[in-house]
Amino acid sequence: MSQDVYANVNRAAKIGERVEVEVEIYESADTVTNGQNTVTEQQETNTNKTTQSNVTGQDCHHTTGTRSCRLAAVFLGLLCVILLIVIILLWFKFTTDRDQLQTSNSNLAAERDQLQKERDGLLMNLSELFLLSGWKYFNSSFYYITTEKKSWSESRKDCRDKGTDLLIINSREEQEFFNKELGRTEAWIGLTDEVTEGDWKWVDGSKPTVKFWAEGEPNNYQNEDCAITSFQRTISDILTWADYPCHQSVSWICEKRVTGL
Ligand SMILES: [Ca+2]
Ligand SMILES: [Ca+2]
Ligand SMILES: [Ca+2]
Repeated sequence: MSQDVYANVNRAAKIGERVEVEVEIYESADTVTNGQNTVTEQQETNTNKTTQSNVTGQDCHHTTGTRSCRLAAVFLGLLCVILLIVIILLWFKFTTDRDQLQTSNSNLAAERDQLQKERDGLLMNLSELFLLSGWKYFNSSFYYITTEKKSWSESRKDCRDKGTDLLIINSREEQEFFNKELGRTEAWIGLTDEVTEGDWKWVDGSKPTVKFWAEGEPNNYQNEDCAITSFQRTISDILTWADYPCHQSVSWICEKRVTGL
């Protein structure tokens, strides 16, 4: 009897343990299941949030980009139109200015040609007047050789009264021209050393670049400060200058330089 009781008690105890184990297993399973459900729900929530967030972000991004693109296109279009207008205006101004300059240039060229014709006509008339009055022309100068005889200063005054001055010899050709024209007729030239003895200068203040002093001249013999050409006692065909006293009466030569003939 007592053994049966103990056996029943042991069996009951084992059943109790199995029940407790099953309960624990079910609880664990529920816990796991609940945990999985919780995780799943959380994942779904997160997924929904992410999806919503992505959708919202894509819409925002997509909408903003389209608006920006349209604004940029409009801006670029306006910029192109403005640049085109500026280019057209600049081209119009350039062509207008160019045409005006061409017209001005043509007018100036016509005025220049007209002035040259008038100048040539005046010079021809002037040369005719000079030649008719006994002047001679050689190498851009008119010359007047007098037959009168005066002192150097009076001779120069006569030339200046004519709007000219005493002759200045600038080249060998000019000297040779007068040697032929004058022969042995002595004549004053515009050369003097009155200011500083021995420092010969032309009437325009320049110093001689070519010199044709006769042999032994200038010698300042009797205080001679004025120069003649065609010195009678010369022994050379080209070297014919000599210094004479300025008060001596001699013929003279006036020179008028001209250009354009
Ligand atoms: Ca000259
Ligand atoms: Ca002298
Ligand atoms: Ca002399």
